[in-house]
Amino acid sequence: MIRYLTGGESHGKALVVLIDGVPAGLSLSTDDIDPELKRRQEGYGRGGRMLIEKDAVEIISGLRNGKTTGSPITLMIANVDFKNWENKIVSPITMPRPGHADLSGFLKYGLQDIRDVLERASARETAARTAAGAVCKKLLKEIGVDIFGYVTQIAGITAKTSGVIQKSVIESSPLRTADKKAEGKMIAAINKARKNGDSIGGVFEIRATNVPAGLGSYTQWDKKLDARLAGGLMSLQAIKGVEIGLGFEAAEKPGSKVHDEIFYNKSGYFRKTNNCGGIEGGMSNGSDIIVKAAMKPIATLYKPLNSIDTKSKKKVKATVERSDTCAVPAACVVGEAIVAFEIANCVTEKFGGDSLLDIKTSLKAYLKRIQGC
Ligand code: EPS
Repeated sequence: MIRYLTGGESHGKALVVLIDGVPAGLSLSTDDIDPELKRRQEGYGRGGRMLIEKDAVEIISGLRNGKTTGSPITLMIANVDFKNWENKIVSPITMPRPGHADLSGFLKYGLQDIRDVLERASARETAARTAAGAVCKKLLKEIGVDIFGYVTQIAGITAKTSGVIQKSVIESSPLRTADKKAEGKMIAAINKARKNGDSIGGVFEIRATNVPAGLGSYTQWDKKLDARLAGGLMSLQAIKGVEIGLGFEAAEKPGSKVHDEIFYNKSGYFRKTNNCGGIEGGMSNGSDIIVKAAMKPIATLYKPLNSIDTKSKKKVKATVERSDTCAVPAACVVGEAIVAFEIANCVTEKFGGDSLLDIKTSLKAYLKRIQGC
C-alpha cells in the first residue's frame, strides 16, 4: 500500500510530503520530479506567485545510490516567497471569501485570524502532491503505464478533440488544450475575467494507458478503483465534479448505447468502445482509464463579493489575496499526479509492494494467466 501526507503552508518555509510504501529498487532523482513541478506552475491565467517561485524538490529520505530502498520517501519544496513573508507584519484577516475555506475553517478551529486557515487551504499545497505523484508516475512507467491530462473546457468554451491527442500539442499549449481555435477563445475569456476582477473554472480529462485489467475490486466499497479516483480528485482544491468515461451522459442513454461489447482475439479480450472509461465493477478492464474533473472558479476575486466582518459582524467586501484568474491547466497536472497515485497504490496492492522486481515478476505471470483465460 502506498500512502502519503503533505505538510506546509503557502508562505511558510517549505512544503513537505512523506510517501510510504514505494517499493525498493526504483531509480529516482530530482530530474523525475522537477519537470512535473514546472508543468504545474505553468498555464495562462496564473497570478504573481508563479513569477516568484521556481519549484524544485529536495529528496530527504528513502533513497540510496539513486534507488529507492523501500523506506518512506520524504520530499521538500522550499517556498521562495517565505523570505518576503518572514518578517512581514500582516494584519489579521477577518473578511472571509465566499467559496474559500475561510469561514468554515475559522469557525471550526476557533482561530482569530483567517490567514491561519487560508495558508494551509491554499492550492500551493498541490506542489507537494505533484511531487508525490511524480514518484508514482515513475513507478508506473516501469510497468509501461502512462498518465496524461489535458484541458477540455474553460469558462464554458469546449475544446473539440478527436482521435489520438498528441502530447507535444498539449505540452506546447498555454492552456494544455489540443484545440487551437478554442484556445484563443479561452485566452480571451481569461483576459476578460482578469479585467473584470473575476475568476473562471473549467474541466480537464486524465487518461491512463496500458493499465492491466483487474486493478481495484468489486468486493468492497473502499476497494473500488472508480471510487478511489473520484475521492482523490475531489480532494483537489476547487474540484466540484468527477466523471468516469461517459459519466453523467451515461444516465441519459439506453444500456445498448452505453455498455462496451466484449471481443476476443489471440491477444485476449478487448473492446471496440470505451464508454465506461476503462472501469467496470470498480476494476480496471484493460481499456484506457478516462476520468474528468470540473474545477470551480477560484474563490479570490479582485472585485470581491459581499461578506461579513467576523469581528464587527458588519457587511464588508471579502478579502483580496494575490491569486490566479484561472488555474485549470495547473489543476490538470495535479490531477495526473492524483490519478498516478491511486493507480500505483492499486498496483502495489495487486502485485506486491516491497520490491520493483517482485512487482514486475508478478505482473508478467498475471498477464500471461489472464491472456489464456
Ligand atoms: C498557488 C499559490 C498561491 C496562489 C494559488 C495557487 O500563491 P499566493 O497565495 O502566494 O499567490 O497563487 O492559490 C490559490 C488560488 C488559493 O486559493 O489558495 C500555487 O502554488 O499553485
